[in-house]
Amino acid sequence: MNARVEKALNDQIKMEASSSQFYLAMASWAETKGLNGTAQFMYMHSDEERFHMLKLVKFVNERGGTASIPGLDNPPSEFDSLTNVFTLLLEHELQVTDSINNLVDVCLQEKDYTTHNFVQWYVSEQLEEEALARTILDKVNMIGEDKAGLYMFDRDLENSAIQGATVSDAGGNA
Ligand code: OFO
Repeated sequence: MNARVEKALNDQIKMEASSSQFYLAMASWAETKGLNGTAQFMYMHSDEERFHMLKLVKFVNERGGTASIPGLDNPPSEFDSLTNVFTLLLEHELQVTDSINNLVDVCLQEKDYTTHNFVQWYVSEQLEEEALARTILDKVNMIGEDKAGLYMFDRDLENSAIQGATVSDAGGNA
């Protein structure tokens, strides 16, 4: 495997691993605050990021490269508010998008069209993840400090997490 492509893929493995840990920290924080819907949503999101990481690990190894499993810095364990959580989520997803764009660039520069083709799955996944993060942040910003609104928001997230889990259990969601 081309060394630059391998390095960019391994950087992406680290990015996905850090997303998974970051969202796991958010899930755990939300659970301790009684925000069960947010917790479920974040636990599920953390699992998805782990899946994104594993898919890359397997691809690198199957293509003759060596996947590097990263050590990670501790994610934060405290968050100021739901607005803070979802602002950080969107900021993080924007960084992930940059990293995927870099990976696409490297594939094209090195004329590795097979990896480029593989990475397209991540390009469309990122579009969806960014859009979802923006929609949720807009909602949280609109609700502000309104307690009833936050309660409803958390319950809606719980329902969407349950629906997401059902779809994914049925094999309908990567
Ligand atoms: Fe892996 O898509 Fe978010 O980070």
